[in-house]
Amino acid sequence: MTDLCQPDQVVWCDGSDAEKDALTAEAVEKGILIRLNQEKLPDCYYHRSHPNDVARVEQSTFICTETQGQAGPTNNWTAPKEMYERLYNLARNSMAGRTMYVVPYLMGPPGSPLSKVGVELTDSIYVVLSMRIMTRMGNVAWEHLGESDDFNRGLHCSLDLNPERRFIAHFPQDNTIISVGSNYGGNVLLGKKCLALRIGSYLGRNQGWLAEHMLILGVESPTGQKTFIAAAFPSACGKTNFAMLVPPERFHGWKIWTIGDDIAWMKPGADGRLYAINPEAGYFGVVPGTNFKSNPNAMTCMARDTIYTNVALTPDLDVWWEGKDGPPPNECLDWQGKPWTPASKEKAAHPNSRFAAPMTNNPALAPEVNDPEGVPISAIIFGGRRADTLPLVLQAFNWIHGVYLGATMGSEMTAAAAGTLGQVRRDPLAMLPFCGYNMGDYFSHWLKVGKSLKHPPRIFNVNWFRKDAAGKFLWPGYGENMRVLKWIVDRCHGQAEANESPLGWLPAATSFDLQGMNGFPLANFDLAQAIDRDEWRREAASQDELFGKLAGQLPPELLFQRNLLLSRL
Ligand code: GTP
Ligand code: SPV
Ligand code: MN
Repeated sequence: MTDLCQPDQVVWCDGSDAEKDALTAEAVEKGILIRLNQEKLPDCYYHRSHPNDVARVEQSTFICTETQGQAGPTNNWTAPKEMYERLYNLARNSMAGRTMYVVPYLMGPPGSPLSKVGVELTDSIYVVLSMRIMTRMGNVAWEHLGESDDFNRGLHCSLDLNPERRFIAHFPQDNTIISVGSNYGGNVLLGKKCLALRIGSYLGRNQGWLAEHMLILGVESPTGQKTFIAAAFPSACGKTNFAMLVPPERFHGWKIWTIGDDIAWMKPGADGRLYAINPEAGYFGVVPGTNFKSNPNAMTCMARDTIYTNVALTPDLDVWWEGKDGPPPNECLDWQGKPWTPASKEKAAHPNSRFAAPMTNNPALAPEVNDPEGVPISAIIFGGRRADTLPLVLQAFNWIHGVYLGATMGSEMTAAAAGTLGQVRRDPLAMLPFCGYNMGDYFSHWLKVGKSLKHPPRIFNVNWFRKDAAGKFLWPGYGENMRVLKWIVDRCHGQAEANESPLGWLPAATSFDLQGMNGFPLANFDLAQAIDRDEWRREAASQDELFGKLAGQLPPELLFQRNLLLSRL
């Protein structure tokens, strides 16, 4: 790769504090990072990405398998030979005058049979410093690798950030990733979406495990019983918030522990249960809307040791964003560095502005996060962002029905990816942008894993985002989601009643706790749970588009499930 990219020098990163200090100083000197007010925000830095490079780019993301059928109709595909040639041509000499950093990193706890090693070659200091937060970077990776050559090969070349020359290409059969022309989050922190999900899902299918776009949390009851839950919501639909939930007053004595906020690797254990690890070591979280009321733990995470990207910068080198506690600053610089005042029409922070903070800053970090065996999962939750149709919570009748609920998830598009905001699209298991192989085969893999489990997790569907006729959220969300979680935990332990509906099991009035919700009109709960049969007939019909696309590879079980739904309706 040095012959190809021709860097002026090569630096092997060891992950040490001294190295971090030196790279940070260099980044500040070069204007890549701005040192924030160290009294208010110790060890925090500020970064602006190029205005055309602020989110994942799905149209430039490719799965390069031998045949197009292996990548399937939901992925962009180019033959590996052709893509290697195109990207090597772009990478050729692209690091002349620059430094190539060799970043060894470990995804998952040291010593875990589920953990994987990657090596990312990059010419971006921002990437190195972010990888140091998001992964276990440095010698720990070489130690895990030992004499093996089983590691992911990653190459990242910033180029000139021209979107025409931006490609995020995956070669699952070679365990290789090449990303060029971007310097933004999910496009370039190769351990995250590229390795942990796209390559990971491909490896998982071949090796009998699951790589999922899921948070993992532990619910501890007042008696000390711990129940672990994984939940898949599409990008910017509430995973970080749910993973760090602080229970309301009513749930005194209950405690939520975070294992992970974005990615789960899960494998059947010898006892017939499904075990999960979080492969990451940090959070790359959405900033706007985060405050001490909505997510106090995230606020604590990003109070130190954090890299902020594309938020607003105040004159005293503090950060600001829409939805932060307190009044807006009288003046500041917006995410593009332009002067901003409260009278400005544009947003000060980009809607997809992010913080990168180490998980060890999280006051609710679960002690099990470093357990090499992972945690046993009792429930899996699928959730979408839907203004209508989908109730607040329901439980699947069984695993196959649950996979059908996941496979047919619809969600409004968010700022996490370049595209049309607000448009509802099918985002199966929140993996549409992240499944590294044929989506139909992915559904089959889920059915197969379920069959292999003696004690499969119960499966649930949630929707925090249903709205009333005036366009207001029916459910207050955030900490109050504890009420939904409590019902789910109770169901897992056979302690809550449910009523059968055409869609699945719904909470019985007696089993769902609505007490102590100050100012919440109880009728809103019924509206949030309402099932409109006509809406659901339309919903089932609109699943044709995805099912038709996957035709040859779609497991028949899912078609049967849809027919059963229609007959129940
Ligand atoms: P990615 O990092 O892109 O994968 O996103 P995520 O799934 O972790 O989403 P996150 O928790 O960052 O939330 C995204 C947006 O949804 C933020 O603007 C939140 O304020 C909002 N949000 C989160 N939870 C709730 C909720 O319960 N109700 C409502 N109405 N909004 C929520
Ligand atoms: C997402 O888009 O789902 C994210 C942010 O978690 S990124 O890392 O950019 O993919
Ligand atoms: Mn995500």
